Amino acid sequence: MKTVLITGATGDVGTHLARELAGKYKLRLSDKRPLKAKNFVKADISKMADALRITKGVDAIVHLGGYSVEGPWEGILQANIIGCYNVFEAARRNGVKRIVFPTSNHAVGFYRRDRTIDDHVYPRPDSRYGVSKVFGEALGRLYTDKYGMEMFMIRIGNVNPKPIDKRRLSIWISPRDIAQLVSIGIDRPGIEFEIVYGISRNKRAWYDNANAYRLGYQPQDDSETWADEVLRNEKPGGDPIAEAHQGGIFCAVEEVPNPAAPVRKEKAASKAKGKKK
Ligand code: 15L
Repeated sequence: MKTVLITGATGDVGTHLARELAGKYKLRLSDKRPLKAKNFVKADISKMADALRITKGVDAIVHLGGYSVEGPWEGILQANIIGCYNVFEAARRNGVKRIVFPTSNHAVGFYRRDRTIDDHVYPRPDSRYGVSKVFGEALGRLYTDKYGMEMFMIRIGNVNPKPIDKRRLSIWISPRDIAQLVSIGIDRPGIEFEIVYGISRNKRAWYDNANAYRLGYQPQDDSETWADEVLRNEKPGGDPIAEAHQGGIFCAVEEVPNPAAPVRKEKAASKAKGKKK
């Protein structure tokens, strides 16, 4: 059985994957936030020493760790640029060849909704967060070309048990479908560098996911199952820039709420202190 490291294991996607992939691999879960699990190792990937420690002796890495929405540059720099570099470089030094990197639809979020895009399009990030995902894709390409590492890049849409709004009808992926795609990334022999889209078999997809199908992906779900319910609950109007582009609100705002983000927690703490005075 392969030993697989999942960074960012306490996040939403990490939680789904830890559940779906348990039993298939020997999982090593890691995050800077605590998790009560026997196979958990606490680590801050913005520190190279931690990245070296957690990547030792694994067969593959699913690198989810990092800032997962648009936010202040400092947080994204530490978690997604420095953190990503540390994990890829630590993997190289520890002889781990295979990395599955969940990049994001926000690496290409400024494509308009009337376009269907494939894995060859030029990146069009919709946020600093999206830029950090393009950085991960580029770093992966470098580590394949220069060091022969095997990189499977999944531009994830939105992982959820059900699609939550109209935009997500196009980019939704079910927990079991993302688990299948990640397994292809871990197990499929002969991967050099691939980009696929992390979506289910959605009728309303904005992505041509032929590359994923070529590599054996057979999604089980389609967001259309929930389309009536989702569209009934959709509020009319909305920001016109967000509505025109695939990345939605990421194209129009400077921050997307993320309760787990360290910088926001610090802000909230200092606000609360201020109020007490
Ligand atoms: C992402 O990349 C985020 O990590 C996730 O939290 C969602 O915001 C998702 O994109 C989305 O676009 O729905």
